[in-house]
Amino acid sequence: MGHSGEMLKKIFDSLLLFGLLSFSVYFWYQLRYSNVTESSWNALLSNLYDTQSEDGFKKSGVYYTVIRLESDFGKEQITKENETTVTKTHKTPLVTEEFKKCPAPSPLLVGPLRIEFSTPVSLDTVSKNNPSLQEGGRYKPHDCVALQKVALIIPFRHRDEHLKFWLYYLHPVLQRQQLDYGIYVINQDGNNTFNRAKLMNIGYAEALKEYDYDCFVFSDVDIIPMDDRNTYKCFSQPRHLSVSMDKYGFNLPYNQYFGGVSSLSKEQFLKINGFPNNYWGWGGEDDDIFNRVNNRRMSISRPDGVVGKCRMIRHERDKNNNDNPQRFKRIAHTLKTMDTDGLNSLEYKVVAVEKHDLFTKITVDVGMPPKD
Ligand SMILES: [Mn+2]
Repeated sequence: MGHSGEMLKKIFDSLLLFGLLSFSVYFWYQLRYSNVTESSWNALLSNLYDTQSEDGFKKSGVYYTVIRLESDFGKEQITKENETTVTKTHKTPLVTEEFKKCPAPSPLLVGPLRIEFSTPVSLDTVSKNNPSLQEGGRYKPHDCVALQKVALIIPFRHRDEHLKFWLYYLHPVLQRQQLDYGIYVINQDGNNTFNRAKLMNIGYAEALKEYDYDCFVFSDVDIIPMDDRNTYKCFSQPRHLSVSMDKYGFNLPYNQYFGGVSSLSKEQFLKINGFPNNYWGWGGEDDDIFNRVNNRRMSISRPDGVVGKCRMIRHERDKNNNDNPQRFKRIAHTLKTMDTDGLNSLEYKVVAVEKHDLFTKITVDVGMPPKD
């Protein structure tokens, strides 16, 4: 049976060889077949996309383009996916930050400021220094939502030189304080006796006609803060801001002093029926306001003596702003008068509203002191 065994092995070997050979032939044919397919695909593409030209470079160009398009599409998807990921981890927080409240205290504050009045400034310079302002001296931070909407009210008459310094120094400070703010210069028309507190009431009323302010800072035109950490905003209690004036040796002239610069929220202002309208001439109205705050069981909030430092521009007493001789008598009766004299009895006429780059100027007729 050895012979038949050897025969079988030979047959088996030849079968194996044949199998391998036919597999190789098949494999080679497959390779060739696929090459044919590729070139006919090429030809088809060139017909579809490049019918005008038959030159090989363009053909391969078309082919390349298609491949690139495909890979670009892939890339686009990848990029899009990456962008989505990027949006999730980076862009989305930025977008929400635009609607996020500004941090308190503002990270832009620098602290003590150099304030001097020896070189006059021009409104043009101030405009150039503050390109982000909107008409009427309005501003709001663009990368966060301001914590407060603040109307700055300046009682005014014939103090253009002081106003320039005020705008020059205050606009950059208020922007660094990241406030949503507007400047209202309330100009008393004519030459009758000056009425500071009534002008401030008018400022409150007129500013609210323009915008939904929630805080009111009342500032004399000649007082400049020496530290931007003295934020011109409102606090849980009415705020006295000009607590450490050079004029008073960087001290309070007396403990109850509420003059110069102060801030009241809309709520606090309404609680005291605004300011008195019947203080004509210099003095007393700030003490009446202090009494109103006190009578409504609110206290005065103040910055410390370092942050609260400020300078007053030296000047002569204005014409038609003589000492008010009635002031001592009036201050003694605030509790009796404050409910009937104030915001609820305010009468005036608007003479003109001017929208300047750096401020809104509202000229008003406040009337005359009653003759008694
Ligand atoms: Mn003054």
